[in-house]
Amino acid sequence: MYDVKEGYQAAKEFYAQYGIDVDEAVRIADSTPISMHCWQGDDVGGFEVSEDKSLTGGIQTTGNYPGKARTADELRQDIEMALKFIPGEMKINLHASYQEADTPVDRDAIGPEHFKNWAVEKGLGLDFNPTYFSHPKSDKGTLSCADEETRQFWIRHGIACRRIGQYFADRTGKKCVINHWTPDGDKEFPVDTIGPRLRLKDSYDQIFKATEDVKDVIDGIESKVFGIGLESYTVGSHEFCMGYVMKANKDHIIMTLDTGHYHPTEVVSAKLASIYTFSDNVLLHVSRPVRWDSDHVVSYDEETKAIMEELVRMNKLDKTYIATDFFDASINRIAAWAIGLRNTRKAILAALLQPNDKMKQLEAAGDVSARLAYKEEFKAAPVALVWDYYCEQKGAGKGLEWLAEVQKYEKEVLSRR
Ligand code: RNT
Ligand code: ZN
Repeated sequence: MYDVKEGYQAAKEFYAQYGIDVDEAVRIADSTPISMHCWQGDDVGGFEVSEDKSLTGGIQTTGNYPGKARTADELRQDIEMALKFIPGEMKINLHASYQEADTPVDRDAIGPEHFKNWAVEKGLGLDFNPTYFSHPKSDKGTLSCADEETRQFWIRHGIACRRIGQYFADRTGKKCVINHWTPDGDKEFPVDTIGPRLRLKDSYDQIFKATEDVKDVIDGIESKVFGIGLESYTVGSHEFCMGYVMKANKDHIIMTLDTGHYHPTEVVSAKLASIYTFSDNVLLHVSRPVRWDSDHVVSYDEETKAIMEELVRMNKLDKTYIATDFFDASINRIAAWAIGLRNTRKAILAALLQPNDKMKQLEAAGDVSARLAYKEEFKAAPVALVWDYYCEQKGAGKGLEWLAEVQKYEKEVLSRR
């Protein structure tokens, strides 16, 4: 019989050989906040208009697995179910399109009163996102739109969202992290490539200028390489967003790096150190691109582990706002959350369970052979034994215990929807 406690003890002895404090690694992994995106639960649908929930902006959910949340109450119920199996400090990440106004208001008129206090009552932190897509006024661009009236509408939306963020921060006592992502772009390469960028810059400037009194909001500016139907040109490219953040030189304006937003051979893990050379914080969107920005469920894969290793080794774990961003409609959506979020935290734990100081010493001493030997040795280290014990301690279920409960919930709740 597998005894979790005994396994943990054996793992502790394994790690002790290399001077690694397992309890401390668990403590840090547990207290690192992860912001769980609400939009996995309903395929980025939101609750504004029941008739038309078409997803626009060049992102796509694929699959038609039964049981998706149709109402805010169902979504909350599903999030609560998923959270049971996700150990550690959590925040919930909402999009503006998840407003719950009795009569939906337009995006430029949303306020805190259009959101419920559920997360606050649960003691969870709250993050927020303006929704600059899936809206009749977003077809020809949003913050970069050449039509001034349309652009001003989206500027008002950005302003409204920063105010909602301040309200969430006041209610939760935790900073609210807002992510600004605009899909603006072009299917063909435009003739005027700078005009839209100058307008996007001006729109962000206007949003921040109008909300200077907002103090407890962090603003991530998210770039992207391309979207579906917008293949040739993205206004908010990596260079644009990086330039904006660096030039703004404000503590609250930071880069968002989504792991699916780069060319397939480019990796976020290789970008972090350069950004941290010039910035104090980064917002991460942890996802999994499969050949494109497909937003597959986060895997416990080399890149996810490499990102967390970088953060730990640079001592930037507590400077990084970690959020998940994926939407798989082809599997049970609660399983998607549980797998993706557990993998994200497991990768943090694995990064902490390494002889990082020792490897740095070896490298500094020029012992490149030992450096490689250590790196390779730890790829098969017994992380799972520590992970199981930690999950059991937190009531999140060891191993795959969560799966049976999710299957039961699917049978009793999801399949009746
Ligand atoms: C899209 C961006 C963005 C969205 C969410 C829904 O490519 O990654 O972060 O996924 O805002
Ligand atoms: Zn993203």
